[in-house]
Amino acid sequence: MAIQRTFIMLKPGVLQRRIVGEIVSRFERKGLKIIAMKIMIIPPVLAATHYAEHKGKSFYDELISYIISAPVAAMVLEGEDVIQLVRRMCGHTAVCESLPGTIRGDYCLHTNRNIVHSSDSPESASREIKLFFQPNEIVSWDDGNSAFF
Ligand code: FUP
Repeated sequence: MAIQRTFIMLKPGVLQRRIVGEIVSRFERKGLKIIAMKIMIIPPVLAATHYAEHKGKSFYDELISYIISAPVAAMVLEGEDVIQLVRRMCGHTAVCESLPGTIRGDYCLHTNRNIVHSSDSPESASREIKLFFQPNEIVSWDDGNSAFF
């Protein structure tokens, strides 16, 4: 078990549908710690950098235009093995594979609108956190309650 940090982005549909609280609540109920959070409109250059691995794929242009179309909520969560844990909470990328009980399984119909991004590895988490947050926007805190989750 290792304490990790992961980057989460609630995509534009989450704010449009007024379900930011519902999604964030899932992470909080699990006991994960929010150590950074902000609402932002992603500049096109940042969107392209974030999704660089997908450049040239059939869904790339639509992905970028969606992600910059309206505000997103960006977050950093901290916890034990949080990268894989949050990936499992988010569910499979393809909505037809994402199980009920996962965020994607419960909230989305279309893969290209799959409402949430989370880092898929420690390397991605480190890269993405640096892309979206300045060090002084991350607040490391400890309230002594971790043993209760
Ligand atoms: P994930 O890590 O689960 O977000 O998945 P990917 O990095 O493979 O995909 C990034 C985003 O591209 C997805 F969230 C949605 C979009 N996408 C599509 O629209 N169609 C696809 O077939 C695959 C991904």
